Amino acid sequence: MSATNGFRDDILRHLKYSLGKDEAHAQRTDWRLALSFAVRDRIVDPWFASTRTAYARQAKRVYYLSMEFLIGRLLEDATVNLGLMDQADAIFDELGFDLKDVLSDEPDAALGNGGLGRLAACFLESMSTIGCPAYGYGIRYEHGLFKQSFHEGRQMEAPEDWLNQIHAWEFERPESAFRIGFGGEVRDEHGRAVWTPSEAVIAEAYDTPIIGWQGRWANTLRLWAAKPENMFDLGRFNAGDFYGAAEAEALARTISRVLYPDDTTDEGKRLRLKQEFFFTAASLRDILRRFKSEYSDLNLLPKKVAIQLNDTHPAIAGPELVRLLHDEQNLALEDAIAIARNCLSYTNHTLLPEALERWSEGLMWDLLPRHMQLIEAIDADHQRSHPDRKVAMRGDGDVLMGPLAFGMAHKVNGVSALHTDLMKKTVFEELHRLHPERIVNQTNGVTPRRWVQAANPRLSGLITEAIGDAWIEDLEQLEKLVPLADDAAFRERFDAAKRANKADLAQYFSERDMPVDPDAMFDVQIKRIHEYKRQHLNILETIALWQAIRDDPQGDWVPRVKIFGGKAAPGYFFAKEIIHLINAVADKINADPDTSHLLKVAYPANYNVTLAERLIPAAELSEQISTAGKEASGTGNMKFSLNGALTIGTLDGANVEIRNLVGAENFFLFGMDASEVVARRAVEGHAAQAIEADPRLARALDAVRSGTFGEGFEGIVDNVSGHDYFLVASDFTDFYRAQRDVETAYRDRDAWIRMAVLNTARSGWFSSDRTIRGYMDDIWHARAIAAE
Ligand code: 26Y
Repeated sequence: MSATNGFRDDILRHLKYSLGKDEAHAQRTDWRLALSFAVRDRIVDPWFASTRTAYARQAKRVYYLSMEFLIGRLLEDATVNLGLMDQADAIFDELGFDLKDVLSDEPDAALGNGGLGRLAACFLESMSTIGCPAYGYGIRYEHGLFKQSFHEGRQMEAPEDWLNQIHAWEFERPESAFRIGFGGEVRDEHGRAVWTPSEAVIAEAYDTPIIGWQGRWANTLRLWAAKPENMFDLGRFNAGDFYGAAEAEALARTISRVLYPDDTTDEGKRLRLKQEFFFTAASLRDILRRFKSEYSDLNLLPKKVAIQLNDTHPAIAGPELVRLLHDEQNLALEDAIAIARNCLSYTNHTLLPEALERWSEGLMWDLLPRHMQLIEAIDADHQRSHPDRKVAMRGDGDVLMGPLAFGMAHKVNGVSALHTDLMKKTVFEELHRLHPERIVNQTNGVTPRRWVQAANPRLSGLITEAIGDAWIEDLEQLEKLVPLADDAAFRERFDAAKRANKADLAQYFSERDMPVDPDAMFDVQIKRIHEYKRQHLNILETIALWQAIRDDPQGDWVPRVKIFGGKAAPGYFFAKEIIHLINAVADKINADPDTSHLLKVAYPANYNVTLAERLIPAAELSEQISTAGKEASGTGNMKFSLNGALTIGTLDGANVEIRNLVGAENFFLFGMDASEVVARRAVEGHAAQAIEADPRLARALDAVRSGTFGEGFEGIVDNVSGHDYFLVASDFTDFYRAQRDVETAYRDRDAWIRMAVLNTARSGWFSSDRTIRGYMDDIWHARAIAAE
């Protein structure tokens, strides 16, 4: 009782004095906010202590620049990391509320699209847990990723509005604001370039503290909001032009209005380039201001400042830092370039040609004329040192952001071993030859605090009982579970945890009109909808399985629930067709009285971080079935394996490393590898051949074409049986075979659980703590410190 008293008092005090609510009338949201403020109070002291210590030690700081931070809900994370979960549980029990219910009231902050944004969020948490002095820098989007719903099976998009309510975690910093200009002209004044922008907005900082495990250290996520220079045109208002009076404000705010809902297709929009420059320029000015408050010698910059570019989205940081150092701080151009390069490093997250950013030189001259001059100078400088080079930083009238980021970084990293290897052999082949030391690998990871400890309390409780709780910050200790895979009592408890998670999920589905059998195998594919991720391969296999069951309803089938989750970019037509097909197949087969006890498809709408936290602990089979060579890493694959799901997957991204660690015998491999994919594509008529050779595939495609699931799916059938760039047809037969192997394995429940335990036990390497330590050692040369 006494242990919870102070905390309880704080919650009640915030309810009354911060929110102005009477206990008798408080709603769930009021309680959630009161709890958030009470938890936040407990973050502030460690946060200040961390900042003070970093100054006192003159520590090197890491700056993580990212267009996306897919942080999800923050309250549970913070409560878990501060060790306050049990107290909060007890307090709300007494107050007559279910803590889970209170926690689930928080909106899911979706300031990102998918893997790249979620990785940034895991990294922030790991940097705080480790005690690496760091800032995340990004954009405070008013609207995050759109909300998805289904209408007649098709994706509908509605704006997301997380800021429509009190946001408990951020602190507005009106005193930390910078003027960011665009356009205008560059004049030469006594040999110095002077850029006079034609328009400008104000970038204002909002800080969110990110607390690490056990509250020992906290870093800051600083997000920039765009505000107008002059709020309001009183003259126009007084003249009766009420809309016109507010125009400048609306235009300025547009910059941080909405997250681009793109995943790997470059829309080439002027506003996006403005967003990129806006947050990059504000962040660099903030970084230089902080540096100059401590040091006067700019040559020290690379010793004290490491700036990581999360993909090319902030790649304008190269020219902008050169501009600040050369034009504004008067360093020689060569020195400015060298210093900037020694501060900057770049992570590549994709090799898909359509996702590699490029901006037309015309647009660049128009919006960023001084930067365009500097890009020419940087490019020429590179050309001088490598006269025989073929790849430039510009091509076909565009600025190529990949080569620019590469050229301005001292290290460039891939996100899995395979992806790093392919970077060297494909997109960056020549640059790698010119700079063989530059490309390094840092395989992605995920934070175990959120993805195991918080999301899967049953499993984490069991693990902690078995091996103590040190695994939470030293995940490779999960290895200690290996011998327990052979312990029948432990297996039984592991199984019980999984079954209880499945029962929870089945309950959740049934409350949403999707009744499923909790004893069926839960087979899950959750990620953005994209051709290369091949959700259509999965749904074609589902159709073939359904047809096989219908042929032999009395056969010895393993009941299965096929679970899908994911959004398509609103402009990505084919991905939206795939969504429509999955929903159409679900409608048909879920209603089939002969098979629905054996096979169901569940596709809950609006997949997000919160839904992932619910699905992953309940999953038994993890679908990682991308065309080999296309998925840079994947991070969902790691979360599943850690939570005791087995993977069916191709040799792509980090699947390769997962399989090596958990053991080939505990992983269902299928399909062509990356080099076979390239060879297969060169075979004339590869899709037709594959269909001809596999009657199951032919029959499944026929069903789709002939309207079994409704009209309008010719596009998918034509694609798979025609051009089939992602080789769905060619990988189908082996995928179907591997799925049957999965069923054989699943029938031996005990053996399956043993494999599941081994997946958890051997996945500890996929902690983002390990990844961050890799960046600190090999790229940032930064050291962890303890707050004093
Ligand atoms: C250019 C712009 C429209 C754009 C916006 C977002 C381009 C790409 C993206 C997002 C890319 C992304 O999320 N990539 C994923 O990064 C993960 C973290 O490294 C990888 O695990 C995953 O394989 C990769 O697809």
